[in-house]
Amino acid sequence: MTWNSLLTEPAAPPDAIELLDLLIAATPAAGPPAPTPQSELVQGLQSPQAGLSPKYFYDALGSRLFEAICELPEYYPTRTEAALLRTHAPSMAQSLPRGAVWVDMGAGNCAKAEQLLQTLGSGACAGYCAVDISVDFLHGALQSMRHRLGAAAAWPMRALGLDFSQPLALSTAVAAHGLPGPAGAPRVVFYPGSSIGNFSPAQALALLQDWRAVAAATPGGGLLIGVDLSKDRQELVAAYDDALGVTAAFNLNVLRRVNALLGADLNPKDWAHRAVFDEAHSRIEMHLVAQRDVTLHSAHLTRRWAAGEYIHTENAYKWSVDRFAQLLQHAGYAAPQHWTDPAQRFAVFWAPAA
Ligand code: AVI
Repeated sequence: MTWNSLLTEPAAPPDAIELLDLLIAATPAAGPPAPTPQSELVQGLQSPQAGLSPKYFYDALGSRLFEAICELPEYYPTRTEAALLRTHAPSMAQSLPRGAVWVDMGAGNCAKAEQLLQTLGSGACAGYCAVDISVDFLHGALQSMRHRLGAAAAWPMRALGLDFSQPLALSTAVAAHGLPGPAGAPRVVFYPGSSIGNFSPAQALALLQDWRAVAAATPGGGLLIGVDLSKDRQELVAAYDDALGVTAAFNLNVLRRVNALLGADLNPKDWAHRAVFDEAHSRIEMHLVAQRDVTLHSAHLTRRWAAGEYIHTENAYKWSVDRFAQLLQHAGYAAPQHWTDPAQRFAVFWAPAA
C-alpha cells in the first residue's frame, strides 16, 4: 500500500479527537498514483472542451460562498433536505442501526450529522468519523461539535482528510487505519447534501460501491444519502443562477484557485457565469464563458479561449427516485427505502449494505 501523504497524530486518549490527514488520497498499491492537483488541472484545461473538477471550488472563500448559497431563496436543496431529516427522523430511526459508527462524507462543518444524531437520540452513535478534503477545517468543526453536544457525544471522533473522489479512497483508508468506535459496530455511511449529483453516473457508481465495501464489513450497516431530484427547468436553473450573483461568485472564484495552483494569470473580469440544464443528461452544467479572447499563461501550460468559448466547471445530475434506487442496487445494496417532500424535490435514501 502506498500513500501520497500521510501524517498521523500520536495515539489519543479515548474521548479526544484523532486527526488523520491523507491529504491527496489513499491509493491502492495496484492502482496508478493519484494525480496531483496541478496535473489534474492542466489535463482538464488542455482538453478541447476545457473542464475542471468541482472539488476545486472549495478553498476557504469558496466554502464560505457555498454556505451563502445554501441560504439563498432559490437554492432549495439544503432546506428541503434539512426538513426531510427533521420530519422523518422517527421513521429513519426505525430503519437505521443503533450503536453505529457514522462515517460522514464531505462533512464540512459537521452540522447535518450533529443535528440528525441529536434527533435520533443517545444510543444511535458509537463513533463518528468526519471525512472531507480539508482536515484543518474538520478538526475545528469536531471540537465545536464535542463542545456543543457535551456528554451526549461521549463516543470517539476522528477527522479524516481524504480526497474521496479518487478510486477506492475510503475503503483503502479504512482498511489501513480502521474507524473510531467499537470494532464490530454497524457502519452508517452518511452523504447528505446531494453532492453525489456532482459525479457522473459512472463515478457515482464507483463511489457507492467503495462505500458499500466499508458499510458491509460489519453486519447491519448501510448508506444514508441525500439526492436532488429532477424537476422543472426554470426552478433548477434559478437554483444555480441566483439573483444576488452568489453562485456566479462561487463559480468565478475557481479562477483564483487555478491561478494559485498553476501560477496562472486568469482575470475573473474576463469571464461570466452561466448555468444551463442539459435535459439529455438530466444535469445542470455550470460554465465560465470567456467575455473576450483570453490567454492563460503559466509554467504548466498556455491555453487560449476565443470570446464565447467556455470552461465547464460543474455538473449537478438530477435523479429520479427509481433511477437512483436502481443505481444503489447496481452498486450492491439491498432494496433501499426513501423519504421525500410533498413536492418531490429531494429524496433521502437508506440503503442497507447487505
Ligand atoms: C455541493 N453541491 C451539492 C452543490 C450542487 O448543488 O451541486 C454545489 C453547487 N454548485 C452551485 N451551487 C451549488
